[in-house]
Amino acid sequence: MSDKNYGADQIQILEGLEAVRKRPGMYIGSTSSRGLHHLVYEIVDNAVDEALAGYCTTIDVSINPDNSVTVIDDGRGIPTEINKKKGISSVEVVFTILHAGGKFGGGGYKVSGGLHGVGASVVNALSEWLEVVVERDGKQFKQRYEKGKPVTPLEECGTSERTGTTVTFYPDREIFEETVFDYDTLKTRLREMAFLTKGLKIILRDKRENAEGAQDSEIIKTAGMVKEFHYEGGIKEYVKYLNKGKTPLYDAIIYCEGTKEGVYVEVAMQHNDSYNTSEYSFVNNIITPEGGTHLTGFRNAITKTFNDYARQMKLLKDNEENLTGEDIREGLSAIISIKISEPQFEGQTKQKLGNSVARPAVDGIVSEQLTYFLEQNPAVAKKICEKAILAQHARDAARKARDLTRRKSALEGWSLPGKLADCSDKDPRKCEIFIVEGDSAGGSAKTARNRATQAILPLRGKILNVEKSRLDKILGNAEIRAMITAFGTNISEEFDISKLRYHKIIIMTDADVDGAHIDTLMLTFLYRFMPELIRQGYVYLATPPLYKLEKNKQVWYVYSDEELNELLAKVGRDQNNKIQRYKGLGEMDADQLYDTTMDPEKRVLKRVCINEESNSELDVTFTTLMGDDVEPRREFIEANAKYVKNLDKNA
Ligand code: 1YM
Repeated sequence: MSDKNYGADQIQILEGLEAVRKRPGMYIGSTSSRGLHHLVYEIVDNAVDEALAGYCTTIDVSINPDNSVTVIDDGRGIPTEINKKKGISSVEVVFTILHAGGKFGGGGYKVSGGLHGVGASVVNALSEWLEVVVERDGKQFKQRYEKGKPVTPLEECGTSERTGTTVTFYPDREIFEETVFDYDTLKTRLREMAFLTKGLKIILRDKRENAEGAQDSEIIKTAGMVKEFHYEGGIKEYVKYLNKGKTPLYDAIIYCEGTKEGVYVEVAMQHNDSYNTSEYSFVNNIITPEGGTHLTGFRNAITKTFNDYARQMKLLKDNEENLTGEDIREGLSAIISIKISEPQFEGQTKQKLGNSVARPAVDGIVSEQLTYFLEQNPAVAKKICEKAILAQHARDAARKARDLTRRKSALEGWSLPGKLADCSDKDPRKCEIFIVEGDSAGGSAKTARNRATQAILPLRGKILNVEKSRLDKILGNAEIRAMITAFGTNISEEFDISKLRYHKIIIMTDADVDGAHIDTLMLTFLYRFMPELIRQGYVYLATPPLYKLEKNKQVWYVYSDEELNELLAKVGRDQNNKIQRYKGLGEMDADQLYDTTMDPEKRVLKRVCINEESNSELDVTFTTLMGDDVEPRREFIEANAKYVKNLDKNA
């Protein structure tokens, strides 16, 4: 570049990219694996925008053998001519100027937009190298950048029949803690994007061989490691996917779509015969885990519309109370997706939509179209109302049951469950509770524990599967009531984290299939009724040892088969090695249990966490594991067996 060209603009560009490299977290959230994957989403977002503009039908994403990523679209191709204001090509503008792509081309708004819609220049700044190929006007153009800076000009390099943009980048190892892309993570997000953009085909390929991260947890038809997502029905198919493995209450997917006050609104929903609600809201293709004005508008609309209908059809009598939103949403799977220019995000994690215009827009469109749907489909309308009325009755019964427990506790002071061996310290930060499988292990744990800070709650047998039960039955279950009172937080709407009595809730089960099943039942209960406990990191799984190895009076506890092999290689596979395989917690005496699994100084705890970005996937997983259908569960277990290390081979 000649000195003449190296003007104020260029200096600004370099400063901009330098700012991104200095504080990557500000632009992509973090430099962990999560931030790494955001690089892909940022590039894909630009291609999705081109699809939304009506020019691109297919997006092809590849993880290459060298762990770079290539994204190809068949849109118009990024414009190549010189941008008059900046004196460089539009391609170079897109890849080197921060916040470019915000409102390009005038007119419409950029609707998708990754984390903050900051786009291609951020990816470029955080890549060791990035190459862009544009096919446009019968020609092919190419440019290469390193750490954000152009190292070649945009060159014409051939002819081309097609049009489109191809971007390949290699994440900068100086910036990212983790540079291995995870196939499953990309798969989840790309599937979501395809659901949210009807008609768009997104292909994901993993071209690595046996790489870490190159695994697919599903076995649904994969040709090698290629997956295609293409949903002509868009979010209607998303709702079908959410209801996979559940029994729908009716065949139709209720669908509303329209634009009001500049807000494009799309809603799809269907009830199933379960008692859970799976509601996911999106703004400009980004999930809003905390909801916001769009979700409020949706909830208002369905509550009002169903109550009006039920009254009008005399399904609700004059002397009966209105259905609550909760009653109507029982068993509902719904996607609420809106597109809005300049979305404002609020709340601690900036995941809650604040634009007040979204509420009346969603409310208006859903009220109007849902009313029409109910009039046209009286049989469906009746089914939904009847289910909601049943839920209303169950809610009354549950309230009575809860009132009863509350009254009891008011009478008996803090009546903790009889089986609980509580700790003496009252500072929740220091306290932990072990939920222990079986009375015998519970007994050992009670003997061994540190009485000041460790509480023990033994569970008899398996806890109730909350996925298959209604609230009144769940609250009637002794094991579940024991946990609720022991934790102190109450559940659902009445959940209050400030009342939590232990900052570590540790699930301690045998290292076998039954133990794994109890873990899953426990986690299902916590996820459905006290998800905040998991979100805030209070829930743990204990890891009891699988083996005890003794040699010359020395003792080792071993937690996996690999570890056992490593240890045997080290100490030698001699005759006099004594290897004991623990079949269950109950086989250890109190001291052994404390030493291996409970002692805060030595034990290994696994913290349970929720990945908010793939929450709908998790929802489907719980249904698959705990719901009615056997076939999807069998498929899931077969597909995931390879991830489970300690399955009891004798079981
Ligand atoms: C694999 C990544 O970036 N595709 C892409 C980007 C653009 C266009 C087409 C495009 C946009 C417009 C006109 C317009 C972008 N262009 C710009 C800018 N794929 C990928 N495909 N023509 C082509 O918005 O008017 C920014 S993004 F600013 F140069 F127009």
